[in-house]
Amino acid sequence: MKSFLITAFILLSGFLFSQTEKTQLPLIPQPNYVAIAQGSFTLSDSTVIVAGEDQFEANYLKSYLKENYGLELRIDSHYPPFKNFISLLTLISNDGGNSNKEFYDLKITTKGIAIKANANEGFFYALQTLFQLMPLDTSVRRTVPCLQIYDSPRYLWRGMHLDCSRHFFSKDEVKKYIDYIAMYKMNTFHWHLTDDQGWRIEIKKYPLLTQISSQRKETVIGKPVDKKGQPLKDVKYDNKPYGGFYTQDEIKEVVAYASERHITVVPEIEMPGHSLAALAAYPQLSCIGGPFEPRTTWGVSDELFCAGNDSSFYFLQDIISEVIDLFPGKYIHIGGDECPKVRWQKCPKCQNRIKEEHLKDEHQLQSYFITRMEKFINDKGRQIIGWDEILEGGLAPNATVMSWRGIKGGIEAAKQNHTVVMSPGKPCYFDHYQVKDRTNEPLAIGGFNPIDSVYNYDPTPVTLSEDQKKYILGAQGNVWTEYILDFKQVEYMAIPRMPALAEALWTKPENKNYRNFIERLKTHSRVLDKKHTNYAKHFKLNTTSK
Ligand code: TNX
Repeated sequence: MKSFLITAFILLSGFLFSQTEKTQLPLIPQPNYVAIAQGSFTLSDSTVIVAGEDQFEANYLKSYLKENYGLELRIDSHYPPFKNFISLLTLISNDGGNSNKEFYDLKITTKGIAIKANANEGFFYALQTLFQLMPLDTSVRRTVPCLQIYDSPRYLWRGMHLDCSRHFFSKDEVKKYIDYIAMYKMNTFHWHLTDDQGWRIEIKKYPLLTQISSQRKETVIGKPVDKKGQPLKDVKYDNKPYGGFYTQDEIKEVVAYASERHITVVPEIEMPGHSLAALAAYPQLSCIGGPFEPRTTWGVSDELFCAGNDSSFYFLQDIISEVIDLFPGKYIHIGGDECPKVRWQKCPKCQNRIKEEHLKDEHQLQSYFITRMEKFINDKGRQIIGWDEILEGGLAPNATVMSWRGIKGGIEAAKQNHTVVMSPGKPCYFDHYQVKDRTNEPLAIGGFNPIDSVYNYDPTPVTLSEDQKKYILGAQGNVWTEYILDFKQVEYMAIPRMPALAEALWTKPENKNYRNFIERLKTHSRVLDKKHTNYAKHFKLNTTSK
């Protein structure tokens, strides 16, 4: 019915639509239907926002216009939207609330701006589109072209990750990162909060996690491995203590900030591996008993939680209980990646567990570990997501898999009817280099993920059946920070690969075009300049990634 109405509307209204005209609109991600009409609308002091006064989106619009254009607009729920208005009207659906929450309908005529959506998500995305249409830096900046946009995303999970363990980013920097995620209509922020090199979340029951685990005594300088990945003998350290953590109040503030922007925060608490920082404070939960200190170099540690000791589970369950109270989203990320088995192989308690539980080997012990934690998390009404190693030894019954070692794990999980988030190293790791010539690039972990390969990424493997394809929720860009020392460098590595991925996940393949994207990005970069974003500018020189 909706598509019939849209077609009828296009035929009757005489709106024009062509690829060239799309180019003129600096929108990222490209909306799925755009028709440009004659004329324009100019916002003025007397423009009225027609919406409920307590609606977040109406107030968000009001403050954006004040901050960027000095306009002080009134919000009035009774003002009839005949002329000089921006209206936010909820579509009345008769499907019991099943309609797409992220859909929006944005119509600009010479009389005003009418936004319709099923839910606040749709209003929020319509406003992002509107903001991108309003240049921040020219004399015609309050004027927007007449047009009609109908839009909704291709994928449900449009994610960005940030590693705050290897290097720490303040609450305000994390909020800035969330602003970028919001601007590109992405909806998931994966917050990597714990790792070998630092524990970053306050847990009231275990104060040593912030007193000891959040601090490392120094940090390795440069790369601790050679070109082949072999450890170097001669590594240098900076002799500077490094640390930081988020208090629970700060976490709540970030989660609330994200939630207003319709972004779900997925916290990651690593287990059973990548946990040396936690074990430095609680060494009795390891297999060999310590002593340990938070890791000062990069790479993977052999130490991990002892799977034969019930106290490891009680400890992690206490932590997860506090985490669940702080993060209202459906998913808790339990890590599960890169978990060496050498300690478990030699540990009498772990071997005893293998015997008692009739497990075959240490891989099945890892599966036992994750399944036991999954049961606890499911009983609290939440779902686990983990890196693709959680497939080894058998997948926990309700787990979602984040596929990072290529797409194999994702394919395997979808075949087992488990939901999947694709995040293969190529092209989703934004800690890799973005251009071939590394001469002027900051030191990065390695690899090569140019913007065009990010843009052209399609997360749905062609080898899956139509039924299995439904398990692919979407994809995510990961920003690991071993070699990313400050937030300016986060911006450099993430942007513009983040908007490229945003378009890959939002826009239907038939509406995508790489050259067109680069042209839009060039215009859009004025917005980034205005924000003083330290984005990578290679795309301005050419449209290829050499
Ligand atoms: C692999 S991705 C890791 C991280 C590193 C990253 C560097 C994953 C699950 N584990 O611990 O930071 O590579 O690219």
